[in-house]
Amino acid sequence: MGEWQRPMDGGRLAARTLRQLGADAVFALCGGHVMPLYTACPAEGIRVIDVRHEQAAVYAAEAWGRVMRRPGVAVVTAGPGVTGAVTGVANAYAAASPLVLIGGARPLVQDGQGALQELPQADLLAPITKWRGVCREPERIGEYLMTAWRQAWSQPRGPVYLELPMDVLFANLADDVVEEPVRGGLTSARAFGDPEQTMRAVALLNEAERPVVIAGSGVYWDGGERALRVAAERANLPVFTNGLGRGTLEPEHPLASALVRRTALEEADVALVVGATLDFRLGFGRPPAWRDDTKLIHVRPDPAQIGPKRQADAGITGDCGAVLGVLADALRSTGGPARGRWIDRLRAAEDEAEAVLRAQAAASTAPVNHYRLAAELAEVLPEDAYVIGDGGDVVAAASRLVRPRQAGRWHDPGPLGCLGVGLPYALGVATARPEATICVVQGDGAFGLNGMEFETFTRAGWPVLVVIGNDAAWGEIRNPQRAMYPEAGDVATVLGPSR
Ligand SMILES: Cc1ncc(C[n+]2csc(CCOP(=O)(O)OP(=O)(O)O)c2C)c(N)n1
Ligand SMILES: [Mg+2]
Repeated sequence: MGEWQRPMDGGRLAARTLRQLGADAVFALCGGHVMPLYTACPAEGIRVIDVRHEQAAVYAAEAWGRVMRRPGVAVVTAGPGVTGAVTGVANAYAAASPLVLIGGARPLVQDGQGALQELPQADLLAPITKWRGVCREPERIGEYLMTAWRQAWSQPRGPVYLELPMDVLFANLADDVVEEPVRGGLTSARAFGDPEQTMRAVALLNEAERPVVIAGSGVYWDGGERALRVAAERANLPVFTNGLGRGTLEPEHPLASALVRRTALEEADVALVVGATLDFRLGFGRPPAWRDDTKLIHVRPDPAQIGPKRQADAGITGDCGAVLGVLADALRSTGGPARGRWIDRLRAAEDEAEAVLRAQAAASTAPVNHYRLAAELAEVLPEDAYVIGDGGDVVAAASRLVRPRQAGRWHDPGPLGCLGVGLPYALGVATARPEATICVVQGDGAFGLNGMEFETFTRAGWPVLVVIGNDAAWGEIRNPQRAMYPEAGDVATVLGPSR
């Protein structure tokens, strides 16, 4: 076969721009509306990972972005392609993951005439994207993609939607338009926070007798892991992590706590919450989870996210890595004898909770209980494995016993709690890190949502390890249902037993 004469069209310009922006892979499900784009990708050095549902394309793109620390890209066709992507976009929005969704659309010239797969797509995505755009001129595709990418990556991060209508993607372009590199670029400038607020935070932490640090995904996204470690070690601050922040300190680090966050928050006099929101995971920052008089230091990229549910005593708008670096330099070391007692107290509580967990994991019931499964899995997984939690009870158990040793190694959907992320997330991680061990810990219910992506793995010839907690049920719902409605039977919560 001779050299394919690649057309100079909108699709080619889009692919070339994506490569320049830093996407060496996109996740897609084909369709006529977007054919010029994904067809052009391989020749521009972009792998096209084609999946079996648009939801999976978006989850996979999100996971690729998490691993690469840049926006992931999904390409879906018009109409049902975009609607199929909606749950994935919603999940990325709730998790504040940077993501560029590119949607095809009917040709602009057919607007409003009843074209195939026509829908008000940008409107549909409005509440769950931080930016939306429709490119109407083929020559400006590069500029629009650059804007989309910048919007997804800039703080606060999140998903964006760019629509490339069919006639824009199929339009012929002059060679020099396609070949011109994108102008502009991303800045590496970081926000260091208001010095006055920062000095207030330093004073609060220096005086604290019972401080606690809660570090969330923002610390990982901002590359703040090292600064967090230095700050914590310097000032003797106990650290709890959630989301992508899990693993920032290795589990056996003397300042790393995992199981007794509730105790810590109930008793802390100063809490530094960095890269995390005061959502349900942190008791909304209110009693009874928090004392009324606990001082809050909140570090977020956007002032609107500071103090909505609890007045912050120091609110720092900035990049987690930059702000933690300043705190690490400014904090007084050790923190005095009271702090030593506090750390001992937390350690003792942690050991007690750990003993209860271990006893559950040691129970030799048949079938194997979720805790034993999780403990044995933690034993055999390599230290640098990527672990993806997708399910109910089985994941709750795994998240307590499978403890990552680096940030960004534990992946769950985040606050939207979407079941079905398992295989698609694994696909995204495998695309970014082909050499990595990836383990999906999954419920038998969750497996069903995107289980078809096994075919994608098989077709790609990639290995994937999936461990299923097989309780023949939507266990996390069935179990409370039984307690709340003891006479009702298991309505809609039982699955067929399978082996
Ligand atoms: C997409 C989606 N649908 C429904 C739910 C509600 N939900 C939360 S946990 C759960 C049960 C999960 O069952 P399974 O995956 O088998 O895990 P198990 O609890 O049995 O270990 C359900 C249905 C959800 N979180 N996400
Ligand atoms: Mg189950």
